[in-house]
Amino acid sequence: MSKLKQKLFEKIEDWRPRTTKLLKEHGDVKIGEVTISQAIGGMRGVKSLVTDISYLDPMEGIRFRGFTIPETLEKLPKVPGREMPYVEGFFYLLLTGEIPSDEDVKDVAAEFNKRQHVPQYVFDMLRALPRDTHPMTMFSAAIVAMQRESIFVKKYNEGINKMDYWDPTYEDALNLLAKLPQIGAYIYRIKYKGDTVIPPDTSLDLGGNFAHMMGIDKPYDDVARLYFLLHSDHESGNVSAHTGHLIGSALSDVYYAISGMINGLAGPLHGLANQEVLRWIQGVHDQMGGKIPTEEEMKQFVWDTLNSGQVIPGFGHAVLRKTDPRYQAQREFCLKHLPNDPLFKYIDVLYKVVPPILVEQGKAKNPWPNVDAQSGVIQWYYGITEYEFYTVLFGIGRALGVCSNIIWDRALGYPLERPKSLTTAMLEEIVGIK
Ligand code: CMX
Repeated sequence: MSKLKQKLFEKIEDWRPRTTKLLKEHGDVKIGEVTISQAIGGMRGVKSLVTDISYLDPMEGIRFRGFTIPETLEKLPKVPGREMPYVEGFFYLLLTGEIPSDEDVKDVAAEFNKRQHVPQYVFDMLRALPRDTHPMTMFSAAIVAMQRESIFVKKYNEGINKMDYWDPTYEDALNLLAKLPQIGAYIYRIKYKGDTVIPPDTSLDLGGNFAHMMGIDKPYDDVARLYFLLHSDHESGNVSAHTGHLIGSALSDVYYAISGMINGLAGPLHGLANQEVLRWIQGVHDQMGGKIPTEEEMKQFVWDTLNSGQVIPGFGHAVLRKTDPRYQAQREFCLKHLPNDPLFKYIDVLYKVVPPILVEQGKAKNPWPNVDAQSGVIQWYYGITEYEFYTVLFGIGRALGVCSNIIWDRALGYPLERPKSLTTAMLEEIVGIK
């Protein structure tokens, strides 16, 4: 058994009695109530999911296993000579709750390395798709195509004990995670780089190998590490994480669950917002004939978008009530590496202009920028101007968190998710409408 799996096994054994005790002795304790506006309005604030991988405080932002983003970046082992930590070490943290040693990181890196071979039929299938297929569709299709590889399905069909479900789920998760960077880079290269695919270099860490396969020089390896880490998890209620959990709860394997969560991430109100930010800015840019707009001109574009009934992509959030620390982390990277980039300047103008307008409009509960406002700037700067691709990068990162959650869901025996629905007539009856 690998060191990571052994450590996880010990953690699971320790954790199970806590969940069992809560259920058996305190199962009737109420943790919240549901209003009609929550039932109709997308369940905002309804406390009905449990995860220990990350927690999102509306004012503070995300903590991964109790650590803020700056703490996570500071504490995790770094790739020698680079600014950012190993993605492999970060995955160890998500899965076990502990900061890994250098030795632990090496162990996870070796695990990923030995599992990264992508079956040829995945590449053949991607090639058979029309080249103008959206990269997220290609990514989702590639993942679900590999479902035949599922070890969980094999073990389930052999009659594995429920208490052991986490084990083949872990195997599926590692097998899949190890392949995602190569699949992402492959989609990028066949779609946008004249079909010139760059084979993996197994001597590199996950982030370094991804940059290599994308064909982009340093410090893009650090961009990849930072990006995958920042996008990994945002507690359980967001569309992608929740979709992964929901599909997994039916004991569908990790391939089904991650392909499904990618489809949720592909919506413009969720992960696709990173592409939408660039599309919107490009519209502004074209209308301005390439000139950077003044604050006054930018305000007009923002109002025009709002008045035409569209949202300003990259702003607002269902839970956060302040500037997203994931936005801040990327902003700091930009200040250090690309302070004079024209697109960065655009985004900076938006940061000044949009929040007061959203406040004045009086609809959005959170006028501040989210993770997607800043992420395209960095990608664009390093040559990825094909913004349709950005959400694939989000997806590679998000898979780290969703897989960690599904492994723990299985370890703790979380059952099939099945909330109850009511009819409109029932709600009317409850409030006394005849
Ligand atoms: N621009 C314009 N209007 C906005 C807005 C924005 N950026 N953010 C919220 N609003 C509007 C909502 O559309 C809603 O309008 P209606 O009352 O007409 O339906 C109203 O303000 C209230 O919404 P809210 O409670 O503040 O926000 P929600 O929890 O409903 O939605 C989100 C959250 C992210 C979908 C929304 O802020 C939005 O559409 N933002 C733009 C898209 C985006 O950046 N999404 C990425 C989020 C991060 C991620 O998941 O990747």
